[in-house]
Amino acid sequence: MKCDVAIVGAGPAGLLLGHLLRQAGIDAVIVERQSAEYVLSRIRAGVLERTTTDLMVQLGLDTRMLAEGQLHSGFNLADGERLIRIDIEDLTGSQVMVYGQSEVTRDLIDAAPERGLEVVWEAKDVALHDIESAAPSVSFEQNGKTQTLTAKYIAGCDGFHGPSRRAIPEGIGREHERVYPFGWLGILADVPPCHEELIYANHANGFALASMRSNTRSRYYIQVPLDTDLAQWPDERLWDELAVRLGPDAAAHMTRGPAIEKSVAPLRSYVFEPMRHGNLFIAGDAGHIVPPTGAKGLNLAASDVTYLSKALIARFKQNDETGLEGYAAKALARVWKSERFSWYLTNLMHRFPDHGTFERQMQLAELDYIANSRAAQISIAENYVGLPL
Ligand code: FAS
Ligand code: PHB
Repeated sequence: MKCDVAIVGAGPAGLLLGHLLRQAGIDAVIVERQSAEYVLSRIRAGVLERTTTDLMVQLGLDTRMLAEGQLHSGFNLADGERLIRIDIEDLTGSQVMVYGQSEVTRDLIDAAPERGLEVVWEAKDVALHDIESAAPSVSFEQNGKTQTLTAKYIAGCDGFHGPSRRAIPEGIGREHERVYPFGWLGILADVPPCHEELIYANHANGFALASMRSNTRSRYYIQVPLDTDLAQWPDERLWDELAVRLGPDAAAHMTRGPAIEKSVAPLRSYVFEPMRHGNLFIAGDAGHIVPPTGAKGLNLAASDVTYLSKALIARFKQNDETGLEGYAAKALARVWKSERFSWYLTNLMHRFPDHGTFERQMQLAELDYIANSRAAQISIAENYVGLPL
C-alpha cells in the first residue's frame, strides 16, 4: 500500500487532518487500532473554539454542528457563594460552540467514504518504520494479514498512548509533565442542564463543573481522589455532591436522573518536544495533554492540524517546505500558551491535598479579583475562546 501521508489514529486530530488533505487532493490514509463504534463511544470534550469550528466550516461538515450545537456567549466561575460570569462575547467578540467531541468525530467519520478518505479500522500491532528516511512506513495487521503502508510523511495522531512518540529515537525527545493529585469523575445524564451556560466551581469540598451536550443532555464532573472507586459514587451521592459544590442557585435548578455514562479520568499537563522528527509529524494528544479545565484538548489538536495541513498542502502543491520546517516551533508556541491557561485554571479551581488556609485564601482572593476586574476577565476570556492561530 502507498500514499502521500500516512496518519496514525482516527481521533479528532487524525480525522480532521485526513479530511483537510483529501480536500486538497492529497492521498492520505488513516490507520486506527479501534473500531469506528469504539471511537464514537468515547465521551470526551464538550466545548469547541473557533479554531475547531472553522475547520468544520472549511470542510463543509458544519451543518449538524450549526443545527444541534449551542453557541455560548459566556461561562461562569463559582466560589461557593456566587456565580462570576465571564461574558466572552462582550470581552472578546467571540463565542464558543457547545457540541460534543463524539458528534465532531461522527460527522468526520460519516463523511470519510464519500470524500475518498480511507480509514483502516481495527488495525493491530501498528508500528512506524524508517521515519528518518524519504519512505517512512506504517505496518499493521488486519484480518490476520500483515500490511505495510509506505508514505512520504507520517502524521502521528495516535493520542497519549499511541506508538508515534515512541518511534522517535531515544535521547531526542524531551518531556515536560505535571500529574495532578486528583481526577475528574464525569457523569452523562439525559436531564436538562441546571444553567444555560457552563459553571466551573471551586467549593471547599472540591471542584465541580456543570456542562451540557444539549437542552436535554447534561455533562457534570466533580474532582475526586485519584484512587476513587466508582462503586463509592452511586448516582444519588453524586447528585448530592454536585448540588453542594455548584451552589444553591444551580442546585435549585438541577434535574437528577440516571447516569448513562460515569467514569474517572486522571488529570495531567504534558508536552513532548520535538513535534517533528525526520518525516514524522506529531499532532494532538500524541504530543501534548492538558487538564480538561480549560476545554483546550480537542481544540489544540485542531490548531496543530491547521498548521500541519497547510504545511503539507504547500509541500505537495508548491513544493514549498517552509511550513513543514516551521511546524514544530509554531505548534508548540500555541501549545505552551494553552498549557499555561489550563494549568492556571486547574490551580485556581481545584482543592489540592497540600493546600492550607493561606492557599485557600489566595484562590478566593483571585476569584474576587476576577469578579471585580475587567482586565482579569479579558485575560481569561481571550484564552477560553482560543488565542489567535
Ligand atoms: P485521541 O486520543 O482522541 O485519538 C487518538 C486515536 O489514536 C484514538 O482513536 C486511538 O484509538 C488511536 N490509537 C492509539 N494507539 C494507536 C495505535 N497503536 N495504532 C493506531 N491507532 C491508535 N478535551 C477537552 O477539550 N475537554 C474535555 O472535557 C476532555 N475530556 C477528556 C476526557 C478523557 C477521558 C480523555 C482521555 C480526554 C479528554 N479530553 C478533553 C481531551 C480529548 O478530547 C483530546 O484532547 C482529544 O481527543 C485529542 O484528539 P486526538 O489528538 O485525536 O487524540
Ligand atoms: C464537557 O462538556 O465535557 C467539558 C466542558 C468544558 C470543559 C471540560 C469538559 O472545560
